[in-house]
Amino acid sequence: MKIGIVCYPTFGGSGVVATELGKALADRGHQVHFVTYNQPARLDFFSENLFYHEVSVSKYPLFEYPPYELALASRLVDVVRFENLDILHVHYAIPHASAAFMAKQILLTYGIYIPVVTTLHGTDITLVGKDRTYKPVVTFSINKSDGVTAVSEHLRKDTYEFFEIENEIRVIPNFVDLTRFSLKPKDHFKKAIAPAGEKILIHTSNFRKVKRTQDVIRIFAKVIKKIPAKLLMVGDGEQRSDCEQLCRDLEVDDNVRFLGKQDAIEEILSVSDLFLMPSESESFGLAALEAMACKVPVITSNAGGLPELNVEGVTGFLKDIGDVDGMAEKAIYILEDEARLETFKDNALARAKEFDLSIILPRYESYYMEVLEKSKMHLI
Ligand code: GMT
Repeated sequence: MKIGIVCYPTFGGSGVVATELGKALADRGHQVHFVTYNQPARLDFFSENLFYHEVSVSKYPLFEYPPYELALASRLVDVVRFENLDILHVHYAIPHASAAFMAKQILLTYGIYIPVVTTLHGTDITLVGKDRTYKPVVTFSINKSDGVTAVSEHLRKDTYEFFEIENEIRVIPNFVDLTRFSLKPKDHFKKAIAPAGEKILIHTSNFRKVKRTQDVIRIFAKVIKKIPAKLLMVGDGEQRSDCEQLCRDLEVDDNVRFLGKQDAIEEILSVSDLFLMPSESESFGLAALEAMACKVPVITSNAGGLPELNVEGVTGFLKDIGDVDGMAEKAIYILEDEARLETFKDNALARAKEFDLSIILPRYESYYMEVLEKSKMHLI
């Protein structure tokens, strides 16, 4: 198949899923064309089946808001026509699904029907999408997609609840490539971070409000009272400086390291003992899955799709949003007993294997086939 992928080219979960999916599809022999405004973060190598088409937006002085959506739609028309694409897969509804709809209408004037699959990732529905600024467009473009997927059962339900959706939404969960995300021997690194054998807790995110990063610091401040420990904060974003200040206020700053954005996240996860994700909202929790693949158990909130990933008392624990005491108590419970910690680590990996790329990728491929088959009637 010749597949066009539209995504945000950043470190965010939806961009990571889109890029990893495209790479894996290319490995399976499909031709994959990424269409976005920057080279996607994890697309930094050459493959004969991978193509990148940049969307550039004219900076004409009249435009207070440069019209990215129009530039994207125009680029899609071009790429579909001249690369003979079979299908477009857009990740994150805003503004990708509506740009794809516009491209689809324009392509019809050339006698081309391009089926569009939209994957909903989370905040495009739960936060931004249901805001009335965007709601009518999001509803329309979901209903006009030839196929719609959501990354968890919870997100599927939310979408039906918040929008008037006539389309069937298929759940295809996030995945992890276990050949990349696995426990790596990084003992020297572990020694450098925790020279006295302290336990290592970790959080990775884009430090947006929805991640409740300050809860991470508060949980850690409670854990360290009982267990010698270090905390690694990976990523960057609006909440970072508040978190740094909170570390000073709680006098844990000597034991917390802010590492900023990191590429080789699997190496940092490999030295970690426990992952913290106290999010306010989380459609799936890809970062937690990546941690589990590296044998790291997880303490999460019970928001959104997290209960579909984290198994209570098996791979970690789930607590209500904001229940810092409960999360700290469970973190201590896992970390205080070496044998118990090992069991949780094994369980985390076993669960992550259920979301291996090799299992989830064929679900996307067969969904594309199904959508293509259905859209054949538009060609008659
Ligand atoms: O979580 C983020 O901040 C990034 C965001 C995105 O859209 O890039 O992630 C969302 O999509 C991921 C991949 O499908 C999911 O694993 C995350 O749970 C989801 N984030 C939220 O729902 C907050």
